This record gives sequence, structure tokens and C-alpha cells, in this order.
Amino acid sequence: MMMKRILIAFTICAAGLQALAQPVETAEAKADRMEWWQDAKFGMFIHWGAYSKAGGEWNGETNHGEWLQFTAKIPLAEYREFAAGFNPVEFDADEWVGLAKAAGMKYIVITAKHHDGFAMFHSPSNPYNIVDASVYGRDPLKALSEACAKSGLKFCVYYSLGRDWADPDVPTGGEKGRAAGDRSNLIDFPDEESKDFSKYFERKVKPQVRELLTQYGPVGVMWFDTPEKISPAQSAELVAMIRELQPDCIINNRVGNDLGDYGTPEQKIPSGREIKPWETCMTISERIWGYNKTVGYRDADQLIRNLVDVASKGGNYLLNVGPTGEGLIPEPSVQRLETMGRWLTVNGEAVYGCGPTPFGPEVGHYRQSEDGKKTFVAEWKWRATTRTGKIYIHCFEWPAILKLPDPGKKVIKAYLLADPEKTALKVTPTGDGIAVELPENAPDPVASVICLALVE
Ligand code: H79
Repeated sequence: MMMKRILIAFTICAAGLQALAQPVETAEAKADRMEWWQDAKFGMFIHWGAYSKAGGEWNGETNHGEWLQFTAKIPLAEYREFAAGFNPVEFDADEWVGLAKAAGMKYIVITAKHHDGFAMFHSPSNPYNIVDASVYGRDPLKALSEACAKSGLKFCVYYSLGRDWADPDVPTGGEKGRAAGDRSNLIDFPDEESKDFSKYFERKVKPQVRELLTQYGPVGVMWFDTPEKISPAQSAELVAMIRELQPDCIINNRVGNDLGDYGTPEQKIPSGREIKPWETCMTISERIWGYNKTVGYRDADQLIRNLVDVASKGGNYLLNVGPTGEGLIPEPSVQRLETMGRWLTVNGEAVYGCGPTPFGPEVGHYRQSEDGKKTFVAEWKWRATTRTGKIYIHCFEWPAILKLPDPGKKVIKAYLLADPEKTALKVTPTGDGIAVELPENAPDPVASVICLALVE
């Protein structure tokens, strides 16, 4: 689709002594820029770094993840040495991208730099990177960006803004009851008072973000994390840089200060539809983002229902895998992703490019406890998605007769997406909606989709 970008106004933002001209985007231009992402619905998050080599284990403790350096209290010199041994000889970009594709995912987001500050890409501005500071000596982001370009997936990168345990100038905490320095590297850089975020921002963040946007071809999304200490002017400066270098790039809200294109609920799915675009990021393991050899995994059934739940509320689902230090995506993740892909092969029509539910109450309700606290109680009977002229009902349960609210328009035909014959199911009006007669067996015990074709 042709991109229409009309710049209607300019606001002037003062960033220190420097005046930055920031074009204001029309809603239409933003919608155009976001279109592929809104349609995509399902992406792969990849947490991969030096920490992956430990598999979560350090000095006999096995509950570490991507926070290894911090949670295991490893001094920087020791972590550097550990990172220098990073050698993912089994890494095959085509295999990872092939798996994402087989899972039905449309984009990948890879950790270019997590909180440990070790860049997983070739960074000419900072030698602490996989090419210059590890035995591997190659750039996995280059390989992944090329593999994505070949197979039509969008290549996107994660960058931790507000934590960097290799840089002496990154303060944390001090807000909302959090102690100063609570997530800083206080082992190597104990003087929290002397830390100056802007020095780190100028020295490391800006050059590296520029590198990410100039070394790998089109970047679909810049996915920032931990924006706590970034100033409004600094967030605006990053946005301006991204818009200048890659005008089509989407930016998540963690660029800070209410900027960015979409919201990022983490490890949770909102209770209902949201007005702004949003994406739930979630681990495929029970809780840890980086590779951990002892952690359990979520059920494939629940992952499929989560994807449907998210799509029915108008969001995207960014599901995370944690490859090993050798460069392999763990087998339990592979199995789950392949299961999701099989489901999407049959039912993708009811996910990709779809709009949210035209109903709403089916997702659950709020219960008020005696102390006045409201908690959301989710219901898992069915969900709905839409596209022009169609409503899709994703059934998690399989009654003989499915009662639905009034679809608002006459139903011409109801049929199962899994039925190549599109055999008509009997639909009868009830007092306040419709009833669909279902065949005896559900085509899929996890989620079977009924398509309601509506009169235009
Ligand atoms: O990259 C993933 C997380 O590492 C990162 N965001 C996602 C996408 C993240 N950074 N901060 N946080 C999440 C929130 C803080 C989590 C913590 Fe903890 C809980 C810090 C201390 C307790 C879990 C346990 C992580 C470290 C120890």
C-alpha cells in the first residue's frame, strides 16, 4: 500500500541549547505506518545474550535469567571474561526465522543490548560487543536481519535504555518508593550520586541506536525497555533520530515520557479492549526471559488461547523464547511454537488482519470483594474477532448449542473454519441473540473457529 505521509505542522522542541524541529504526524500517516504491525498480531521476542551461556545457573543457584550479572552479583571484570567466552556455534539465523515463520509469527524482536550492556551486534562506537569482545566474533543481528528479509518477516530490535551494568553512568531507582541505585551496578560503580545519565546517553545510547538503524536495513520496531531516568527531551531526541533515519520504524512506549506508538503490558493481557495500540509481551517459559535450563513452560493450549484473547481485544502477542548459549531454541519452545503454527494454518483467517470483538462481556467480569477491591475474573468460553462482513467465534468450550449475543446484522451463513466444505450450521434467533447448532465433535479441542458471514 502506498504510504501517504502528510506533515501538517511543526513543533519546536528545545533540548538543552539545541532546538529540535519535530514533525507532527497525522493520525492517517500513523495508521499507515502501523498497518503491517496491526495486521501481524503475533511476533517472536528473543532474549539472547552472554547470560544465556549460564542457563540460569551460577554457583549452584539455578533461578537466574537475563539478569544474571545483577542477581548473581558478578563483578564486571568477571562478567566480561564470561562474555568473552560466548561462542554460539550452533546459531543458525535461518533456523530461528524458519521456526518463527512456522509458528505463524510475522516479526521478530531480538535483544540487541540487555541490561548487562553487552551488545549482541557489531557496535563500532563501543568495543563491549559480540564481534569485538567474544570468541564468536560475528554479528548475529546481521545474519538475523538477512534471514528476515529473505523470508518476509519484519526484523525488530530491543534496546535497554535505563539499565546498563557495564557503563559507570547509569543511575536507577529513587522513584515510587524504590531505593536509589536499586537496579544499578553498585559492585563496580558504587557512587550512585556521581552518575550522570546524560553522559551515558550521549556516549552509548545515541551512537548504538544510530548503528542499529543504519547497519541492518529496515528495522520494523525499536523496542526500548526501562525508560525510568530518561528526560522528555532525550526521549524526543531518540524519536526524532529514528524518524529521520527510518521514517517507517514503529517505536514502543518504553522510549519514555508518553512518547512512542504503542503500549507494552508485560506478562499480562489487559482485561478488555484498549484505545491505544498495544502488545502483550510474555515468556513462553513460566517466567524467565533468558534461557534457564530448570524453568517450566506454559501449556501450548493456553498459549493459543492467549493469542486469541489478545487478538479479540485488539492487541498483538509478542511471545518470548530464550535460546541457549550454543544458539539453539530449546526443544519445549520449538514444540509449542509448532503447535501454535499448526493451529494458525487452519485458523489464521480469524487472527491476522482482524479487528477486535464486537461484543465484550464474554472476556469476563469484575468482582468486587468485601473490602471494595475490584478484581477481574476472566471467562474462557469463547472469544470473537472480526473482519469486513464476518465475525469469527473462537470456541474454547463445545456445547451442543452455542448461544451468542446479537451480531447486529443478519447472519447469512455460519460454518466451521476447519471445514473445507463450509457446511452450513443451523442458526436460529433467540430473544436477545442467536443460537448456533454445533456438530458433535469440536474440530480442535483447544479452539475451534466458527465463521459468521453477515449481510453487508
Ligand atoms: O527484558 C525483560 C526483563 O528482563 C525486563 N523487561 C522484559 C521485557 C525487565 N526489566 N525490569 N523489569 C523487567 C522489571 C523488574 C523485575 C524484577 Fe527481578 C523483579 C527485578 C527484581 C525483581 C526478576 C527477578 C528479575 C530480576 C530479579
